[in-house]
Amino acid sequence: MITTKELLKIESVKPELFLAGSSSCAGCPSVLALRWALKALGKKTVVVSPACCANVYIGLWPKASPAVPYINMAFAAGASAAAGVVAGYESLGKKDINVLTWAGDGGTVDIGIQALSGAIERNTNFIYACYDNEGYMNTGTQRSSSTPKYTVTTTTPTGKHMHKKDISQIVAAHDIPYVATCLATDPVDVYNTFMEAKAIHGPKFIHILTPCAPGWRFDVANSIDMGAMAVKSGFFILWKQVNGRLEIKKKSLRYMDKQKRIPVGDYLKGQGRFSKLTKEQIDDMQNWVDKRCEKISARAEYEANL
Ligand SMILES: Cc1ncc(C[n+]2csc(CCOP(=O)(O)OP(=O)(O)O)c2C)c(N)n1
Repeated sequence: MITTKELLKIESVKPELFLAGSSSCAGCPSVLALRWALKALGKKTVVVSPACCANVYIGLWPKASPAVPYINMAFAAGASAAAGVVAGYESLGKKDINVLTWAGDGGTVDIGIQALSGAIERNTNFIYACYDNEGYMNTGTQRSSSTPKYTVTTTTPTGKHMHKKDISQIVAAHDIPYVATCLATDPVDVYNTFMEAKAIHGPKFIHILTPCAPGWRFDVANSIDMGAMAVKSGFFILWKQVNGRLEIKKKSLRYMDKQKRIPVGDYLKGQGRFSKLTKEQIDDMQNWVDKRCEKISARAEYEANL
């Protein structure tokens, strides 16, 4: 595990694999996370992205930002295409290539879930990273099953009726060697998580909460704070499950105590997509957060004693 100071040193020493001039929205945390993921994985990496913002923000050849091979793939096929790349390299006897699927929540939690489930069940040696901006942002902010309850999107103009689907727990139930959550707005967390995943053989899944200023409707200058508040409110819990044992990351641990958490309403109210929340709806969200924190804490405690 490295610290912020060490990360700053690595910044200039490790090769830059996501070059300047990306065509993302200004300050997009998904780009920040991909840049640090590639710093961790290194040059011998192939990326596969199903239809999502990333296909756009990598830019056009010959001026594209990734300095590694990058395959743009059909919406449903992020994991299956990566599994094909892995099989190809294995048949050539090449064992030192990292294959990374870099996908949005729509391409993961909705349309890509069966390809993902199949690839990890077949024990594919790859990393699947879902940068979760909680909606179909590339096509103009439609809801996905990872969009939180009550969110106003173009397809839920009066607010979504269902809670966010818990993709990382669904993947964790496949009992693969490594599942982790991290924050796109925290490069240290991103770097450490990808370094850890890289060292493990088999399927790895990383769920990255990715605040999206235009889609969530907040000032882009607040992106880092927005990510931090998601954790401080317990809305997003940082944890990892290594070889079947779930552990809450240090950065989330203190917020498992309800007294230490900030009210989830403080986090939600900073986002235009929640501007019409009623008191009852905020209470419902608080209840959802409290129950999830309790459930995950209880699991971590139980598994620590196994
Ligand atoms: C089968 C299919 N349906 C719809 C589309 C149009 N489409 C392209 S990207 C996208 C949204 C992707 O959302 P998400 O995976 O969350 O990534 P984000 O755009 O948020 O980065 C959609 C609906 C498509 N390319 N293929």
